[in-house]
Amino acid sequence: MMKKALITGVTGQDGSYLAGLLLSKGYEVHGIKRRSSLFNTDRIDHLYQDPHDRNRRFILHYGDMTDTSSLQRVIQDVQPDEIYNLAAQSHVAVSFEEPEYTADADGIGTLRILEAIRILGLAAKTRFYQASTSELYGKVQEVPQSESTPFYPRSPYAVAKLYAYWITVNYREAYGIYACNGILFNHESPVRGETFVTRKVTRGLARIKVGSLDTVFLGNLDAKRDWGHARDYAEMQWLMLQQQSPDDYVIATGEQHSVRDFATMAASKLGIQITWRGRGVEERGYDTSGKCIVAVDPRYFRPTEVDTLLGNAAKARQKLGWQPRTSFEELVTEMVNSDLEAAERDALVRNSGYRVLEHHE
Ligand code: NDP
Ligand code: GDR
Repeated sequence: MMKKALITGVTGQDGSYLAGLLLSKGYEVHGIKRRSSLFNTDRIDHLYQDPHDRNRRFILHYGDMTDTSSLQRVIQDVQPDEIYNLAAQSHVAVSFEEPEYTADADGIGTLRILEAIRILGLAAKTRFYQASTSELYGKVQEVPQSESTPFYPRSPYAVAKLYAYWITVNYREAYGIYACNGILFNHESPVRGETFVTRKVTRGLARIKVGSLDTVFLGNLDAKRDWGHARDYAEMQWLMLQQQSPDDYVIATGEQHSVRDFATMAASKLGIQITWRGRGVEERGYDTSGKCIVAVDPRYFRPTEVDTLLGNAAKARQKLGWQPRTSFEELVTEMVNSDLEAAERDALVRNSGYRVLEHHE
């Protein structure tokens, strides 16, 4: 029998990698997407299958994490063997602007799915993966962070994800649902959302390289993260649901870099050498001609910041046999190359007299 998986957040970065992986493993893959006024399926268009194709294995359903009835309807219709709950308002800075919505979608949304599994009588059948996060560690209590490190969330996003983490553990213990938390450290890719810092840097510097942007404005350059590749992390999400018993796992590379390091490396891949001068809000990055290409703008500072994250994924290595395959340098190179190609394409279009729409953040 072909296994059925349901992915919430299928249109996001991780959803697109996971859907591709599960299709390659022979699953019938169902995804929940929310209605938007513009197309929002760019990241999964390469997986699209004609609805008239009787043998299609990739099927999308409308639904929303804040809408119980749509979630219940889809889960009842699909009767999935596995649910991957990836949908979330996932931007930490935005969660300070929309704290209540973030709590609803990221916290209560997770409860809605677990309740659907329970009341539809699927507790013994449907395995559940929750996209938990290193943001739970927030103000870190221990270095590096493992499954036993205490949580100290530092944003409305992280507090909502803390609820989601514990309700997942609770439904596992209370109702015997095979439910797991993947505590994933930051993971990036060429399809990372444009307003997360890595993509903002690679996209901005690529446009500087082709002459269509002067300066990238960033927030805290001292923040340190453990950055991996989303493709590697999707494989682990699947592995967690294939074990004998459910558990929670940290997924990380064990290597840490600052935002400044990331920008320096990305620039060097474009043949630009950055020299950093000044401190705090005065800090600037200059190219060899003396032009300012990176500047700090306090508008990107957060009311409470997570200064440093570094993961210890020893348990995942031991129990799941998982380890990351992509190095930091390979990750940066792949993102830079992809954004350079897009910047060159846009510059060509613009230089031919067409208008290119610019998006700012
Ligand atoms: P993205 O922001 O790229 O994708 C989020 C997805 O959730 C999108 O498909 C989005 O839809 C969907 N979504 C948002 N709100 C709703 C809603 N109310 N109802 C239905 N769908 C909704 O995130 P990532 O792919 O990077 O991350 C996946 C998950 O993993 C998230 O839960 C995130 O919090 C978590 N996480 C991510 C990490 C990372 O470094 N990437 C690390 C640790 C955890 P749309 O496309 O329409 O916006
Ligand atoms: P993060 O990712 O908050 O770790 O959450 P993000 O890339 O937004 O920020 C990382 C660090 O960089 C600093 N920073 C900036 N961030 C943004 N977005 N824009 C800037 O201009 C900028 N300048 C500096 C931030 O202050 C921060 O310290 C991501 C999300 O994917 C979450 O959903 C996920 O749970 C965590 O990773 C693990």
